Amino acid sequence: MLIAALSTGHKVGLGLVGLAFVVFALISAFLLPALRPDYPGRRGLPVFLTLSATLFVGMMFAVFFFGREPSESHAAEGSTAGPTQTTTPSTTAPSTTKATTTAPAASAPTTAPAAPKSVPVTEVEFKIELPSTTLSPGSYTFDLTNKGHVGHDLVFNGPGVDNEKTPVIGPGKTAKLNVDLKSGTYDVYCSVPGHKQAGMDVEVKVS
Ligand SMILES: [Cu+2]
Repeated sequence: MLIAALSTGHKVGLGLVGLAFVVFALISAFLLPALRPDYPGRRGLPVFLTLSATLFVGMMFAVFFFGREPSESHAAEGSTAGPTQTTTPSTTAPSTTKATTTAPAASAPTTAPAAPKSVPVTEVEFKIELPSTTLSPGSYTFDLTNKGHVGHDLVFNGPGVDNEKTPVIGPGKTAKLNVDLKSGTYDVYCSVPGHKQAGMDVEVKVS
């Protein structure tokens, strides 16, 4: 509210000074020579120059104090300060278009966190079977099926994955394990005591 009132006051103040400047210019250019052919004359010249200087300085002060909003000020001015003020609106215009164009660009990268790839894993005594032991980096869901006769689980250890595991599942049961794989080597094994040493141990290479 206060800022709006102030800025309106600035517009009015600048407009009034500008108007006085224009009126003075018009009077001195057309009216006075018409009334007095020898205008400004010997005595009139100092007065005219003083008035001109005063109005010019006043105009400069007005532009300085009131012209905080450049887009408003150059419309109210006379001829002198025009060229310096017209540069400011042209610089504010591109900045606003820049702001509008960055908004859609910022929202674009939020698309598509890729769905995890599904990889079937079967476990028996005492093996872990994967379709492939080399994978590309990304999110994976390992679908574990226990096709053995005792309980097993599935454990991942490697870059960014610290001991992620399924519960121990009984014969014929299934479980899922979600992991984000980065480039590197992962140790994949069954943590039921003795099973890793018995052969349920696989190296998965991600690159
Ligand atoms: Cu096991």
